[in-house]
Amino acid sequence: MPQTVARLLAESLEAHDVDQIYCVPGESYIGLTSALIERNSMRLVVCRHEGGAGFMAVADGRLRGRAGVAMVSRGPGLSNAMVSLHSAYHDATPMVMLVGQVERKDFGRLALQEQNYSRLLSDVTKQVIEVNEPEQASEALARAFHIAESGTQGPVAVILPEDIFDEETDAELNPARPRVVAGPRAEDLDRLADMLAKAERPLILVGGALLADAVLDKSVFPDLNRFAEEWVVPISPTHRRPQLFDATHPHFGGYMGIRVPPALIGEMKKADLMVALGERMTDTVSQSYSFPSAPQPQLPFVHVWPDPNEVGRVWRPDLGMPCGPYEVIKALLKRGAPADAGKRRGWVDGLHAIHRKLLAKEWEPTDDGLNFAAIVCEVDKHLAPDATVTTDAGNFGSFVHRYIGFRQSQVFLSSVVGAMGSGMPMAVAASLRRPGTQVVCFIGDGGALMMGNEIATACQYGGNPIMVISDNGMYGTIGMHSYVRYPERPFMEGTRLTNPDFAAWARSFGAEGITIRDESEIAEGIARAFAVKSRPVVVHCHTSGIQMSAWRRYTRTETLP
Ligand SMILES: Cc1ncc(C[n+]2csc(CCOP(=O)(O)OP(=O)(O)O)c2C)c(N)n1
Repeated sequence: MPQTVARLLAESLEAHDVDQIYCVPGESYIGLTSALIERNSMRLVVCRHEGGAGFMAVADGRLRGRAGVAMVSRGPGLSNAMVSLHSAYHDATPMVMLVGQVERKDFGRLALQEQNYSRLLSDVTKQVIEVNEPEQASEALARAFHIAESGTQGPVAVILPEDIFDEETDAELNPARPRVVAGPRAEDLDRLADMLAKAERPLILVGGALLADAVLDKSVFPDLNRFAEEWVVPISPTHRRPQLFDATHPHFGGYMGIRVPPALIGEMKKADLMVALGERMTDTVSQSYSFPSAPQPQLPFVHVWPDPNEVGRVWRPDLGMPCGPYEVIKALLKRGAPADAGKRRGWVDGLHAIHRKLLAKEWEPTDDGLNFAAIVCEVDKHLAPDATVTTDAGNFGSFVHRYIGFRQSQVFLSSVVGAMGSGMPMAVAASLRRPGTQVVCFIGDGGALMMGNEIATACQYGGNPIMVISDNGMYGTIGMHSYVRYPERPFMEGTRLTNPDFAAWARSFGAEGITIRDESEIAEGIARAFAVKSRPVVVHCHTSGIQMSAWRRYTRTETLP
């Protein structure tokens, strides 16, 4: 029976298990909106900024292991959403973005808000699919989900002209395509097992593709732990993937984040083998292409990533395995550890000891505002085993990574590529997706006013994230870089911010607002925040400008206000 393209698309979204779509409405896709409302099978979350809607879809993609879906209008709407596409593309996060387009008869005339999406989005999406034939609408959607979720996962944009929705079509619904996962080749596995058996000081990095596996399969974490213990190897989660391994597990070999502290990286560099399991590898993980050095690693390097285009793209691995990382772990477990794996006990213990020392909850007070370390450590005391933590981009995040010992049962969400504005929308999405659990967003005063207005979306849909703002009165990260690179030049004016009373700002949305100015107010303030539960909370923390990160202080304090 013929039906409209809009109805067919709504059915197709359902067939892909979509139950929630983040959007900012637009006239260019109103036909699809009304079909979705008529069908009433999925929640439309109406957001305040397309970047916010996009980041919520990114978070949804990570939380469910399926592409999250955002729907935005043409031109200005899509332009606002681009930051989330950029982030999802770099972070290899599955996402489908539905984008309205001008009517087909007007293509190429520079009609109102017309853009050429194939050109515009070519470097921020895996693919742009323009749907100009009603018969192909459902097939296009199935293709979009498949591309977003397979190989190197990422965002796909589906472009839908305004006049296509009410057209009728006989086309059948195109069901979801099966998930495809490549396994390791037997000879590669032999080599890996041999390299691992011979290594005395191996480093095992675990990254985003393994996390994606873990969301879909509950046995990933137990098997990863068993692999660490039986093969006696240290496990290092990579940049912004800290929950891949329990921080207190004796095989935690140190967090391979951005700028690993000297004590740890010095020891890590004694490794005689590096295996990247499900980590694409970037400059952040590799300490600016120095470990492993690019393009020729200074130590034997094995790269496991589910896409042959990535394995060997920047680094020349000794062994490249373009397959699913969990497939490799399962295969190694089946094979069994070498009899003398215990020879690596000292190496594992040594790395772990350095990591535990770095994790110690020690900090010095500051007299120009709170040391954010004190806030983060207090929050950590309240975090439940199933809590979600999100961070925006900025130096305040270094305290989170230094002082919170994440667990595999917790969820951590952030823009791996470091897009400001991501933290709060991700927290809103987590709060809607995981009702009844704690969700905490750490954010700077810069990020808070970039996309923090999505707190309105949380209020509207019953989310209750806690937004912990580090207000140091500046874009601190940039101030720090400026100070480090050009110490003789003034820098404050280029980074200084005049802020609102964030607690009053929160209350104006209907959220709870709490202010913390002094260390003596921390315990009570944070306890109050966790007690609220029924609505979002903002904790406005007046933090130090001198303590610029968890690892650095200014020494030339005379340039600060
Ligand atoms: C969308 C976006 N714009 C700009 C930047 C560059 N940037 C990185 S961190 C930062 C400052 C963040 O300031 P704030 O949120 O106050 O946190 P702080 O660094 O002070 O802790 C800026 C501007 C970015 N990463 N993303």
